[in-house]
Amino acid sequence: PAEQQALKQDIRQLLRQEDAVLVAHYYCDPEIQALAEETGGCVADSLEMARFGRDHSASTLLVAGVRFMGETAKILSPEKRVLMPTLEATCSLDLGCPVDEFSQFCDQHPDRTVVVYANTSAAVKARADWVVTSSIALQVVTHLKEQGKKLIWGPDKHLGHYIQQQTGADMILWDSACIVHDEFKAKGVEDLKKVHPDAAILVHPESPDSVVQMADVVGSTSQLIAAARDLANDTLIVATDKAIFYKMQQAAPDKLLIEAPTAGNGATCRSCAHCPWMGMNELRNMRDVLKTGSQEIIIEEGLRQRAVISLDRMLTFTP
Ligand code: CIZ
Ligand code: SF4
Repeated sequence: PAEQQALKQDIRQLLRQEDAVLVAHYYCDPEIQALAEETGGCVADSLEMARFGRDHSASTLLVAGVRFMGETAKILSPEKRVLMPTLEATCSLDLGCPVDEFSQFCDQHPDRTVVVYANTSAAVKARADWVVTSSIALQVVTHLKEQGKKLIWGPDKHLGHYIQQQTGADMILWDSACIVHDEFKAKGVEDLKKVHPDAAILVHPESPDSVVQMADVVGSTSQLIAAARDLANDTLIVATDKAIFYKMQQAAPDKLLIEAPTAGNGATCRSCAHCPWMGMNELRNMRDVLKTGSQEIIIEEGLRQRAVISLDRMLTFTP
């Protein structure tokens, strides 16, 4: 604790000294989220992180999250220095969608509009027509369907399936999943619901269809936090990364929040329901990169100019 306090103090001072702002995702550990709040940074989902970083006047963005979030920040703000606590923090969706294979897949369907989730590399974004996050995907796909477009969707198959069901759009899905959300089990949620019959079930659509089917609310991280605040239920069963409980409990201070099970018997393991790559963001490596300037996101300018097109479509989209 004394060491933690000293690290936090160093980070506060370095943020000022380096004209830097901390932009953190809801899935980062609570101490990092708290530090972002306290130092005038932001805690948000990937869409709001992108907007905040782009619009902030700081010359350095320290992005605590996973690699695609740092890349998105750099694509939108090439003039800013973008640092991450570690560039090793990746995402199973990004890993599951290598650009060469994805491009070949797209080439096989030249008549289709390519929509990719934000959880992808800059190169995949450059190949896409549209980038979306889970908070805006339904609206964008509805809009494209109304224009008569047929789609390729990548990389998350569960989110793609959910959007296809909700919108009725003609979509071909890339086959990849989030290793965290893919572990939630319908049987476990069902057992938990028997113990807490009045609980509402909140589910992120990266979860398997069987779990989504049981949900009272399906939504992105920010949508689930808003639902936690607004629902009348006193107890909420939540199927998304458990680090979200920090902000969710702030939004719903009197409610009991329960982690959705990742095993069929109602048990849940300690390392489950938390993204291992989000967990690589630590106070220590935050302090180190602010000091040394290492772990900087660099994107080749030609690639950046192609990737920004599909990202800007999302950011300027109004339903
Ligand atoms: O699972 C993720 O990585 C999410 C939910 C990202 C986001 O859009 O905030
Ligand atoms: Fe990727 Fe899943 Fe981690 Fe989000 S929680 S960064 S989708 S692996």
